[in-house]
Amino acid sequence: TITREFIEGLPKAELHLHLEGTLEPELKLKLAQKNGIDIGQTTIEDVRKSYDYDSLASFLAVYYPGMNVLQTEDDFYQLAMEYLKRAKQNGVRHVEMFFDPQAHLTRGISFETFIHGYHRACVDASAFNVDAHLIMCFLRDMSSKSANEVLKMAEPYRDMILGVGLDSDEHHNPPLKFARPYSDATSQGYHTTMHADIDQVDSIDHIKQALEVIEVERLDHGTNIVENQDLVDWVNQKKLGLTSCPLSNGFVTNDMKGKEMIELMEQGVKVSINSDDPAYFGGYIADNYEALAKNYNLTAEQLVTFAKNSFETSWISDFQKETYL
Ligand code: ES4
Ligand code: ZN
Repeated sequence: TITREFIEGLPKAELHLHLEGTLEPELKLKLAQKNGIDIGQTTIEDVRKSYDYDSLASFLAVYYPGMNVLQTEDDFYQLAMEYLKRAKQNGVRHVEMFFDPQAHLTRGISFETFIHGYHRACVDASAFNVDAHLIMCFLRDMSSKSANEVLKMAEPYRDMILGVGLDSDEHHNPPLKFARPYSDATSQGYHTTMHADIDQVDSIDHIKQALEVIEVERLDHGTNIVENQDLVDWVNQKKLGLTSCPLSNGFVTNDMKGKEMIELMEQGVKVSINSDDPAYFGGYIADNYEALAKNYNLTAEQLVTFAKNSFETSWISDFQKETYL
């Protein structure tokens, strides 16, 4: 039987983690009080109770307003540092963390403020042997032009950012809408990934656009390619990673999607286990491994494969990968 010690001891890479989704009720309240911001709650218990949703839309409606408490470079540093320490306890050796520039720029926070805070945390995490990197996400419910403006603003910080991603509300916001910023980002040497959600009416179409036109290097979620053998073959041929998030899936769709993950793994697809928004969906990466293992009776060997997949589909150099595998 699989123990917590086994899961925590398994070296893991985390590839699908939103930094803004690591805002625990304790830190949210502390920063709200420090910065004099009214979040509508005054006790940790009440903040915890506000973390209540049953769909992506109801989640995002709690998620974005909550970011208001992040004001100074130190606030962003603290948020990232608290996550990185938890990741260390969970056995994470390497992490590629999403952040949402537009969610901060639109409320008057400068690019410099959050990038410096987040980057400083990445640098300091090396002191406890966590190799931390940043992926900048465009908000897909904003315009393609806005995404290009973000790309422009990021130019002075190019070496602090490993890749670009796409998140937020996917409905009516297909990958092709972002062809231009993705092509520009690729020219600038960024790695590329994007969310291709499991809960979309058009999801197979969206996944086709992401793979065949945008040519992303990874897919975030995307486990419903299992319905389409051509897509499974494509992902296998190109050795693309799929970053799956069991507890988040459970919240958004009432299904951890373990069946799909196992089926894909058995067909050779490099699926990994990740935490998405751990402060909001009930657990960090080890909790995600544990929940999946319990609910689907996974073997140690299957868990090792998921963990290996996470390093193999990470964007660290091949040389560095060998030290983990
Ligand atoms: C997200 Cl669960 C989810 N879906 C889409 N965008 C997101 N950003 C943070 N969490
Ligand atoms: Zn996500």
